[in-house]
Amino acid sequence: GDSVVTTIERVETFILDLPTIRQHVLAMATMKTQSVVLVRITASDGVVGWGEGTTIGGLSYGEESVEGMALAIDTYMTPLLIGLDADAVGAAMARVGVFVQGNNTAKCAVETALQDGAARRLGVPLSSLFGGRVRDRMACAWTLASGQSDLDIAEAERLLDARRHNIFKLKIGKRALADDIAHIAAIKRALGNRASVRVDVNQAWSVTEARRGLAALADAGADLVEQPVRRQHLAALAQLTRDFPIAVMADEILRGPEDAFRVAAAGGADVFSVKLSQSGGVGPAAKVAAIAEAAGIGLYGGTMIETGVGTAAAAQLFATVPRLDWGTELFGPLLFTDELLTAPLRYEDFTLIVPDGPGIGVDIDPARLDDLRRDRRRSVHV
Ligand code: MUC
Ligand code: MG
Repeated sequence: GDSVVTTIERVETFILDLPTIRQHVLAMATMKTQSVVLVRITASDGVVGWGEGTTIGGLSYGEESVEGMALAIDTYMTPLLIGLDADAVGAAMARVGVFVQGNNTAKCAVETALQDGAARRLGVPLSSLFGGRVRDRMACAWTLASGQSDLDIAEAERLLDARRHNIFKLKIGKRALADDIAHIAAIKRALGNRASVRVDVNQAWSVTEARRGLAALADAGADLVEQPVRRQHLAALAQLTRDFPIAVMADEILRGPEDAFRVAAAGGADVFSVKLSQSGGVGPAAKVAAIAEAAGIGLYGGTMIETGVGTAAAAQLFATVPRLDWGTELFGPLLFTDELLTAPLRYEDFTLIVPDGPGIGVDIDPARLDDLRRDRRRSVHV
């Protein structure tokens, strides 16, 4: 009859390896391939939802790897999920939370797949389950990380000409401070007021380096610095936020709503980079955003360089937050040589267009999925 509950029938994981269009040099890793976990959840009514769990550089960015995430999902989460109400996403994730600590990125993949399925069942975009949209496009930064200033400047000029990006995030912290500052100053000099230049240190600086670095970054014309010190050093992050005019953004320190509250209460940042992966899914990321909003902290839609699946899910959420003053960096799919979706996400006029189909609003091309699956490849390259 009508009251029969739709249940979770099947949970599948896929590890994909996606070559990047150029090397991507970060403080802790140089990427030539991005590896991701996709989760496909099939419900008893046949509706399928997709989610993504992605990290950067194996275990160099965080404590989860794609291999570990697939194992955590297959071995520990899937048995908890089978037979549960497919529409009761909060209840399902609460059950997972009782038996699985941490593992936020793996939880994100599962939670997103459940949210996608629930929204598809209703025939609405996922943004409709989070209060509806206040925008249908959003500013989208690009990361310049070729490792060379001249190549980065040429890349930025091309992207400005194409009207694709006018916000550039520079990855620093690998070289000596003076070299990094010279690199940033050269890029800002070349781009002038045509672009916002921001930097991500990925926790690489000591507090002493950060003090010198933030002063020099402000002088060089950078607008924002992301996670200059280690995630454990909240007091230092708060001190830097107070002491320097440049905006300080929290990234690695934020792993869900409890961290968001702790950082907000300590005055630990001017801006939050909200990431679905680090937060544990779309719902937890919405709570992180709500805490920022209540605390008067600026919002930025962060990425872990996801495929179109995780990117679209993030766009659905960031379409609903009233103020997104710092835009987003949802460029992930543009860094890959291969397209996974049947129709690529659209980037126009310096913005990402929020897809408006049901659920996350994008669909995976099954042939491309097969091509990119690690278990279907002859050689593994990580
Ligand atoms: C990070 O730390 O923010 C996002 C963009 C990018 O290039 O790297 C990331 C991860
Ligand atoms: Mg970052």
